[in-house]
Amino acid sequence: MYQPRPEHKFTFGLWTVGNIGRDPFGEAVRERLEPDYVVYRLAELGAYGVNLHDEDLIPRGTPPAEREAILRRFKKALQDTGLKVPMVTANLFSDPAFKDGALTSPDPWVRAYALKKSLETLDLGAELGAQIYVVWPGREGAEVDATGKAPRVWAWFREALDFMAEYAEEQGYNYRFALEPKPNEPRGDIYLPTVGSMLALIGTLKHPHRFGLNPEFAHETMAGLNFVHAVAQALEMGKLFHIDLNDQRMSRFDQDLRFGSENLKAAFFLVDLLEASGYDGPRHFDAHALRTEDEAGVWAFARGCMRTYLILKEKAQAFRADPEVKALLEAYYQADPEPLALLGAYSREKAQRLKQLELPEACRSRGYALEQLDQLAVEHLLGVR
Ligand code: GCO
Ligand code: MN
Ligand code: MN
Ligand code: MN
Repeated sequence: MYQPRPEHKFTFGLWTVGNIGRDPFGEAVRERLEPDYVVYRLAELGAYGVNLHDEDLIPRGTPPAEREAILRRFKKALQDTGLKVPMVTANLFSDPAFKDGALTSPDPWVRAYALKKSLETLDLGAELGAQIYVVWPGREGAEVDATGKAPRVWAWFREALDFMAEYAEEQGYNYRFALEPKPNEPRGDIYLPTVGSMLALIGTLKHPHRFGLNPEFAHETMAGLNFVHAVAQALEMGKLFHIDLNDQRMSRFDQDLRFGSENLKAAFFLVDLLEASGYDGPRHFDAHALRTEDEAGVWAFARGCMRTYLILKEKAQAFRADPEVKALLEAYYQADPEPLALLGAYSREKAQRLKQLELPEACRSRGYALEQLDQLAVEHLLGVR
């Protein structure tokens, strides 16, 4: 039961299970795991794929011969296991050069270098078969507004994204670009803090159809927003290209907790939404084991993410199939043809009839039965129905 299999499309980043537990106050607590070793272990656990930053696989400054050896070993592991690399992304945050931004650094040398690194990562991903390219503008932010940078960064960021898309097109790569918002950390404030701000930016790009979202549970939660609603909006706009699943307590540092470990109810409704939506992309866990853990804890963490997802999927299906839930929902969505005929596309005639409309008094006194409905969800989650 709840055994993950490749068709569930669960993926992990090399940087997630490979997280060595450093934090701003403490040193590493675990050894680095070799990328090919991670591939074999994830395959054993039933994952579909592994994602990476350029530097997770090939550390900065690796000499060419060594680079080839790393790639050979990694590709062999992929071939042996059938694991895929659905997504790649450039690390535009670790290098000290990026301390005041990468694609939006005030220094054009740094902007050019960040773009070069992005193009090389597009090449690397294409070599590994990736079709999703994530852009996480983690350093594209500020602590100081005296620079007057805030009005300028949009043009720089937009130009860089347009450049990447046109490069990919010209190379014949088949990428979809997934933009990942986050409100803060590592910068005091990141310029593209929410799903809404990313969606708005996409409409201003030269090739908007190439761009969508990579929303992360923890990031909207850090901002105090409702992740389920954010994902629903991205889905409705056809812009859910990838998703970062994890967990987080509000108003805290970026915790990247095991999926479902904190906001179980939100995780339940998220799985409910995703599974009903027809989204068929990777279910990527961008999370890591607690700093208290050794390697055994890392694999327990990875198993836990996938197992919780599968349990919630079953619970969500049972909830939707529950006759009491169905009856409540039928009453909830009123389908009276009279008002429905007044809604939808504008017409002069409808507008005239709307002005005659008298709201039935029952609309003011009606109850929506949400206490019953929500309690049913809770009881499904608690396993008593
Ligand atoms: C974070 C982010 C990152 C990005 C990843 C992709 O924890 O703030 O989620 O993990 O997803 O670096 O670039
Ligand atoms: Mn995160
Ligand atoms: Mn993420
Ligand atoms: Mn992360």
